[in-house]
Amino acid sequence: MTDLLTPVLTADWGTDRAWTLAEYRKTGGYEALEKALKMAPAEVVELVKESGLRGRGGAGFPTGMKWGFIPQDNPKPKYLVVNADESEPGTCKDIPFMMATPHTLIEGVIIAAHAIGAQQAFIYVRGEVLHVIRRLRAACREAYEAGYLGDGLNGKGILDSGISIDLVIHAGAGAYICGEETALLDSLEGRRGQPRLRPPFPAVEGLYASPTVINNVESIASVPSIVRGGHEWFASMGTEKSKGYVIYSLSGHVKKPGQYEAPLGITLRQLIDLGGGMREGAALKFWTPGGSSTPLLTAEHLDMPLDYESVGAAGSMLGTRALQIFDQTTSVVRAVLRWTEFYKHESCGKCTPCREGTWWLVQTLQRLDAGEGKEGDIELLVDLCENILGRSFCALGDGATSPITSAIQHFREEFEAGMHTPSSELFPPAASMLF
Ligand code: L3W
Ligand code: SF4
Repeated sequence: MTDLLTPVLTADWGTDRAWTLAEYRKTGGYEALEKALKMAPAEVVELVKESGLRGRGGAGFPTGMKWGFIPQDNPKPKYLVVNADESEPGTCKDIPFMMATPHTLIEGVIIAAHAIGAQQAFIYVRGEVLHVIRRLRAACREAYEAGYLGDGLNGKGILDSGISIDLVIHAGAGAYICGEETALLDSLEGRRGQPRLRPPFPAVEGLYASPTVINNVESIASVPSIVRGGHEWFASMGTEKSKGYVIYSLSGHVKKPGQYEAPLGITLRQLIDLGGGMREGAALKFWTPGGSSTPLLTAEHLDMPLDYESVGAAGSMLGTRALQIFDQTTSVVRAVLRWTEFYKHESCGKCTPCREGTWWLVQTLQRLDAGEGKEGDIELLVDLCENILGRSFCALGDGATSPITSAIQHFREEFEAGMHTPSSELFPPAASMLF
């Protein structure tokens, strides 16, 4: 099975002190930057377009196309912002990646900033992960001292290219909503993080009302390997429309949860095998393809390719590839309640359907979890979801409905049981280590 793995971003995770500049240079670190700085910005954009790289933060938007939206005739400064606010339940790839090899991300930042003509870049990191913030800041200092950032070593630009780029590592304050790109921008500007109306998209009017590219950590970190290996190499992995390798976060009732780097298009069955198989006595009941904001799938989808198109055709979303695996001992009602409590807590309160709706969803789910559901509660849940979906200001509201409607679709009988029997009786907590 291990021949399925394509360790690129995770290749040095086992190396001692892989986070230092000295170790990074031993494996060809910053050689891609040297190559990229000799290319015209438009050539770098074209290379990334041809590789087929799609955004790794959840939506899968083509990265090169996004870079190409930056209006180069606009006299305003251009900005590059890396979204390192990883908070989607089940997603655990960017944080270990930044801890293990922060220089890969910094090298990607400099190449991407060169490609879009930005002289200022930011990495917006989730506030709770102080250890990651410290590590990124230490790596950033090393990069400045080595002349990879700022004006270079002798004031002639980075590697004498005449190009200067500054990087700020910015710590958020622990709000899930700040992973939404426009709320992130508000937060970076010093305001309370709440989503902005789009359009205008950030590429046209983003940070300080200037053209801004916002990309996920993994998207930017993939860029040095594309510059080194070429677009054909990258596009030779994956499927026709979902190219390259990705980091899958595998968690739950498997023997070896963790991060697995493999091409897009492998199946959940293959990933579970990579993770040592299901735990003793465990059978797959349901799973999320891309964190809790993506509709649940079941064992019926074990052999579906994990690419944007196939998961979409099955009625879900590949999202962040956060595969949370649940076995037959898990109460779907309790699992969905936990997620909904999270969305209620994290709702920024800007729009009524999400602010009020998530509160009502939690009340109703709590009744069903306690075995005290009322006649019509399932219909009420569906009705609330219908009134949130498509009527919320941002994707948080929509995402909050995904686990509920899909769980009712696949496991309606468990919600019906919630009219008279508590989840804890049907699924005794001791039997399940997760919920
Ligand atoms: C210029 C246009 N730019 C789209 C850009 C847009 C953005 C990107 C994708 O949500 C999903 C969400 C979560 N001109 C453009 C344009 N763009 N049209 O392309 O945009 P969009 O709206 O498709 O998605 P999004 O707002 O970025 C992301 C899902 O991901 N998700 C959440 C993950 C959470 C994390 C985390 O914790 N770090 O990633 C999980 O599945 O539900 O649907 O840049 O500006 N015409
Ligand atoms: Fe805020 Fe929720 Fe509305 Fe998004 S959907 S703007 S998180 S209240």
